[in-house]
Amino acid sequence: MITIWGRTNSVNVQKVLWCCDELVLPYERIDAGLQFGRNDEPAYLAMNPTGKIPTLVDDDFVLWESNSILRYLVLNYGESSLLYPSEPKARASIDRWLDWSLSTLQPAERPVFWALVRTPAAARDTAKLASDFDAVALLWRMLDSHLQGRFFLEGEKFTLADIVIGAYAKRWFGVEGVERPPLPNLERWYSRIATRTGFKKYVDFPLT
Ligand SMILES: N[C@@H](CCC(=O)N[C@@H](CS)C(=O)NCC(=O)O)C(=O)O
Repeated sequence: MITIWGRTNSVNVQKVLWCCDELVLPYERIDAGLQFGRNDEPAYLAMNPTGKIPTLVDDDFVLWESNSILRYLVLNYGESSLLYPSEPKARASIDRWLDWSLSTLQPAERPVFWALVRTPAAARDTAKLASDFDAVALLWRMLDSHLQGRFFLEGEKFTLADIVIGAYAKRWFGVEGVERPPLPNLERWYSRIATRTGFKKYVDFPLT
């Protein structure tokens, strides 16, 4: 039985839940992180020494790092799934988005999300927010260009890349109080992935 530790308003947990939905994989979930705590307890740290969420437990196998969890789920439970094809170039092209999301996109989008969603308006540093927003807008603009002529991030097929970037995209399109530049390719792609059941079930909620 698969157990996923982590609260449902964490983008990194949402990716994992969405992937389980794509693979029609049953699991149980235990709330942890922020207001739920638990991720600083010794038992949790013994599973995941980073103290972050999500953590996956699959019988006697424990894994942390959301994108590693996604790869594991498909490799172990979705062998013929197109989410993460085995052909090296196709797989590497997906991997680069997964790596880029954690190395570049998340560090850029996090301050904007926290300022607009998790910081009271009166306590916001508006100058910093404006420059943080411009920085992340550049990344979404790059994605908009990449998506020109593409149905999904890696062409015709929906993959792990769409799950990962799609979960962050909710935090671009879902925040209020900023003026987003028009990014038509990105918007078309977003409306396409928003039809996935896993997105509707696990990502498409007011941001908290
Ligand atoms: N690179 C890690 C990042 C994990 C991470 O930063 N998780 C956040 C939630 S998105 C967290 O644990 N925050 C502390 C908390 O919720 O208490 C991953 O992708 O799993």
